[in-house]
Amino acid sequence: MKLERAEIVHVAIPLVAPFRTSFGTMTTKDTFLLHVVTDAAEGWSEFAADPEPRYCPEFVAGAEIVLRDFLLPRVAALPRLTAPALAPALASVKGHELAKAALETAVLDAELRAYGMSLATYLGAVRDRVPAGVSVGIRDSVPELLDDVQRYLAEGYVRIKLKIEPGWDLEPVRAVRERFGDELPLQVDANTAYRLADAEHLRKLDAFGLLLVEEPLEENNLHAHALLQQRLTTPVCLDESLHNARDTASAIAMGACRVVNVKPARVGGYLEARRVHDVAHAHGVPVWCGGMLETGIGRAANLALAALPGCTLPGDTSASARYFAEDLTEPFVLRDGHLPVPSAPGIGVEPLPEVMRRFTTGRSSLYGG
Ligand code: OSB
Ligand code: MG
Repeated sequence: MKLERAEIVHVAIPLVAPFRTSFGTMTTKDTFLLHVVTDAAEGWSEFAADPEPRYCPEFVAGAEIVLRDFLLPRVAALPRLTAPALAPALASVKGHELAKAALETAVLDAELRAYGMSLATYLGAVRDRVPAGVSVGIRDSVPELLDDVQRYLAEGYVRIKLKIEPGWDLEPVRAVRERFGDELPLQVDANTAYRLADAEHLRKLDAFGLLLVEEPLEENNLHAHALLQQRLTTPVCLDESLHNARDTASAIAMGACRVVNVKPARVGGYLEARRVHDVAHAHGVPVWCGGMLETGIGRAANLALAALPGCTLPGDTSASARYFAEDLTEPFVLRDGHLPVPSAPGIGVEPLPEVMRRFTTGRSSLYGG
C-alpha cells in the first residue's frame, strides 16, 4: 500500500452523564478521528486521549502536531506501507503511544479492508461476543451511586467497576456489596490516587472480595505496586503503568500485578496489545480490555481484542448507550450482558457520515490532499 492522504476530523459528543474519576470529570468526548486514504483502501481510527493530559501525558492538540510533523512523514516515506512496518519506522520518535496507536490502527483498518479480513480474525479472536463490564464514576452520594449500579445491572452488565479515590473508597464499596451481594463481580479503579503509605488503608478493601484493584499507586512505580501487592490479598491490576509488552513482563516478574488491563491506545496499537496479551496469557495472568470512553470507532476495535483467549475477565467495553445518546457508528447494543465482536473487514464499522457531520468541530488535512 501507499499512503495518499491523512486527515483528522475533530468531534465533540456529549456524554449521557458526567463521568468523574480521581483525575477529573468528563462531560463530553472531545477528540479526533483519523482517516487515512491509501491506494488500496481507506481506514479509520480514534485518538483515545482527552484535550487535557490528566490520564496520560498525551492530549488532543499535541497529538495532532506529533502526527503531522513527526509520524506521518516517516510513514509516507515507507517504500511499502503495512501496519507491522509502522512501529519500527516510528521508533525514533519517543513515547506518544496513543498518537502512534491511532496511526497504526487506521493503517491496519485500511490494510485489512483491502484483504477482506476482520481485525478479530487477524488478531486471533476465539469468541464472537464478549461479556460487558461497566465503569461507574464517582458520585456525590452513596444513594446516587447505588442507583447507577442498579440501572447498569438491570441493563445486564455482568461486572461493575467503581472509580475510587481517597474519601470515596470503603464506604461505596461496602454499600454496593451490602445492596447487591457478595456474588456480584466487583472491582475498583483508583487511577493513581494513592501512595504506598496508604497500604494499611487499602488493605481494608480485602474484606470485600474484589476481583482486583486497578492502578492504586503512582504511574510507572512498579516497585511500589509490588510492595503493595505483598500486603494485599486483592489482586493488583495495572493500567497507566503498562506501556508495552516488556513493561508487562517486568511487572509480572516483579509481582507488581496479578491482572493486566490492556488498552491498545496506551501500548501504541493493536499489534503491541496482542503481545501484551500474549505475555500475560503465557504467565497465566488474566487480561481484560480497558476503555477510554471511545466512540463506536474505538470500541469496535477494542471488542476484537477482548475476544482473544487470554481475555478471561469482562472488560470496560460497554454499549453505546452507556456513553452517548447517539454514537458515531451503528450503536453497539448489549444483549444478555454481551456485545458482538465485529466480523466485517477491518475494524468492522465506519462513522455514519450524517452523524459525524453533526458532531464535527473541525477538520484538518495532515498529509497529502
Ligand atoms: O482508567 O480505565 C480507566 C475512562 C477514561 C480514562 C481512563 C479510564 C476510563 C474508564 C472508563 O474507566 C472505561 C470505558 O468505559 O471506556
Ligand atoms: Mg484504569
